[in-house]
Amino acid sequence: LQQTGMVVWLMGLSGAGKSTIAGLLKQKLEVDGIFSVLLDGDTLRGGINKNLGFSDSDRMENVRRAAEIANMLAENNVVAICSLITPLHEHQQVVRETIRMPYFEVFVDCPITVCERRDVKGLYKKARQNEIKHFTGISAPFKTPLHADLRLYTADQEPAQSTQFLYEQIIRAIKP
Ligand code: GGZ
Repeated sequence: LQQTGMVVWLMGLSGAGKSTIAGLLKQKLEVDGIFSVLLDGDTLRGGINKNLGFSDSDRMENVRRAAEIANMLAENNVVAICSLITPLHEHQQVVRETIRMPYFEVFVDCPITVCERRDVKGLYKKARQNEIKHFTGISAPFKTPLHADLRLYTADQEPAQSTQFLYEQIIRAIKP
């Protein structure tokens, strides 16, 4: 059995493209017969993390739980592809400390102006109108990751191109 257990963690602003790239990466790995599981912040918040909001401490618990699950999946030979904002250095650090398996950190970098212009779900508009409080990039901070293995500039390239860069590095990590 090929040893493929690892955690790929995509961090960045809402609307930067994390979930899109995660989904495309999953598809590409599947073609190679590599099984992966997606752990998306927004999805987890509908179930296992239902009781959590967007305070710094709730976000901390949110990312910590996701990291524990991802680690378990990786221990069972799965590529866990996680997409969570992971906004503070403390959050980014707890993820790294929680994962005891091969870990690949990706900063999905997109200027707030571009995320806000895209506003796929209309959340930035609501945040500007103060209908959503503590919104990352508007009324809550996002700290540039200090230890990213890869930085993807999603304002300048298509999701398929970003995914291709990521895929090439993941394959290299799996098959050294
Ligand atoms: C940031 C928020 C907020 C606030 C709701 N701040 O783009 P989306 O909609 O689909 O994904 C975002 C998601 C962020 O959840 P995470 O679990 O990834 O965040 S963290 O890592 O910080 O715990 C966004 C939506 O939830 N959303 N309110 N106030 N994003």
